[in-house]
Amino acid sequence: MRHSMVRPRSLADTLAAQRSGGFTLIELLLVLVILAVLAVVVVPKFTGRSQQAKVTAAGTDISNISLALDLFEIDCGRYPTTEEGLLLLIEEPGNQPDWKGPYLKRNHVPADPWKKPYVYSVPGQHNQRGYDLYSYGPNMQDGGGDDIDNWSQP
Ligand SMILES: [Ca+2]
Repeated sequence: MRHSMVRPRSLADTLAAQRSGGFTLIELLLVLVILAVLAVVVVPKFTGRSQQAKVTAAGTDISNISLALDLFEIDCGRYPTTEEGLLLLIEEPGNQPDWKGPYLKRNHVPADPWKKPYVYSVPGQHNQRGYDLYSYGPNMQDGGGDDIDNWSQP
């Protein structure tokens, strides 16, 4: 009688045996690679999104402050001077009996989303009949192509 051959283990059996021993090195490496790819692809996307949210918030602030400045102008017949600044929207000046402020919500002049003050000047270089109001933008410096202002078209 011939000696019966040992039946070769099927591929499924082999894989099952490997599984029962936990993750293989290859599998662990694969997981690490996937995590690394996610970190590279997804994280900057979220960062970019929060940056965009800040730019939008700065634009909203500028709209709100502009509205307050226009209300101030209606009441007082002029805009605050550059020296007086935006503080005049919340602090009653001694020489302005028609002041009906505060003109800003929560009696507070907001800083931009990068914690820098909004820049106000009157008459504006760009809005010569009104005022210039802008944020330095993400680079927190004057210029650089990322300023958010009240004279550029969005
Ligand atoms: Ca800038």
